[in-house]
Amino acid sequence: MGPVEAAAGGEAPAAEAPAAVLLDPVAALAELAPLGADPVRGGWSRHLFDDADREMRAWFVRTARSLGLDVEVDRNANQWATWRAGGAAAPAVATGSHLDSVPGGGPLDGPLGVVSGLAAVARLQAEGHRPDRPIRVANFAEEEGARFGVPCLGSQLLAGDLTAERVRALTDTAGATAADVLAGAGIDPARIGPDPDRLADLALYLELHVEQGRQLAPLGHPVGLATSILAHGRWRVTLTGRGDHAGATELDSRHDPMLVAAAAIRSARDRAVAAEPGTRSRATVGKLHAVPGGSNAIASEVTLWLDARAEHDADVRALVAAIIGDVEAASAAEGCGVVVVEESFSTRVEFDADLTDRVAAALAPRLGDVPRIPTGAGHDAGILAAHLPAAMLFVRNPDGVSHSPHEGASDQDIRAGVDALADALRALTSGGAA
Ligand code: HGY
Ligand code: MN
Ligand code: MN
Repeated sequence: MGPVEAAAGGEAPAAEAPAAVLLDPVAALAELAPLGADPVRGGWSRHLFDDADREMRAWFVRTARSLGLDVEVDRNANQWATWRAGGAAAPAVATGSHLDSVPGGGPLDGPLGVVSGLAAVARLQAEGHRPDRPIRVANFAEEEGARFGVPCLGSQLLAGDLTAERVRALTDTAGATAADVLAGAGIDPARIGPDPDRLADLALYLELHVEQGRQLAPLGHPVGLATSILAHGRWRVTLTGRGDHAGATELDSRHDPMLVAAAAIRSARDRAVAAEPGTRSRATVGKLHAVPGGSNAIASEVTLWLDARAEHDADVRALVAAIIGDVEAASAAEGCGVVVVEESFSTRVEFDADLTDRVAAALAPRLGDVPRIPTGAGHDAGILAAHLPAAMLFVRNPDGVSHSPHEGASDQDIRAGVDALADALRALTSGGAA
């Protein structure tokens, strides 16, 4: 039997009562595991509307409907599952996360929040909770930005933080435009963009996510609350030189963009290390593409992507300026060209203190005083935090590793996360609290 089973231990409930089903998060994650498993990179690769993402979305619809939820896709390709339970038509309490991944990512980054949201709703239904407002579980589109390069695409469009024109023109590595990919999935590209009515219909957003980094394990807590997200952005750096023969070209006549790329990668680390410790600066080049890419040819062009993060926006700007300065100097010395394009920038996020306190109070009877920790990872909750009260729950990640097949959480902690989310959603939908 799959993860959705009758509350009373598996046998079918009495015919006259609607089946109250429980959703076991561990079994649900096991059911998702084959979808998008990446045999080349390891881990999982699930990108906006590729086959794996479509299968994940189909799972979301199937599972949400099995819980009696109303399922819809909004104009920006975000999926929503709503439990009304006869409550007032007041703005909803929302939870959820994303089902897309980075290339070769882990099994929990995103899916844990969506699965836990559905499992928490199933739990509340089974206990007979009557929410005083709708509860909504979201699957936000293209949170990782792995297909079109811009993170939190669905939530940023919803919130009006990205222009529809820009998004329609985004292209993936095969040259397909976002407009074409969305149209191919039944989303009208002419309608993407701000959705103020839907945003106004959300009272708050509480996202559960696997911890990324290792803060909870030393504290001995299975669940934590988020305080803030580092400011962060992505820059595409295109270096141009002169393609030539690796053997026949004398060293003093080369214009090798790969050499400039090496300087960029070195500078990213060196400049982050040299930054003021309080800025918590970090910079990474994780993706690089060389043209023509022959092992016996000097590249004519190299494109690399710089990911830079720090405590505050100004710290990120200073870090990136220093790195780009180094790149420009290296490029001039090698007789190459440099073009830098800012692909995305997410300002520092402080989560809603009042909502976080209310969630902490709801968790206290079961978990005591839950730790509050900052994160260096971006989330849809970080986008929505500028538009409505938002908070995050983290589930302990023993090794802290993420964006890697080695990301993980124990079954016990996964279930503790659902307990905590159910406690929070119950409190937030009881007696007009939200
Ligand atoms: O990159 C991030 O921080 C997030 O995983 N999208
Ligand atoms: Mn991620
Ligand atoms: Mn994530």
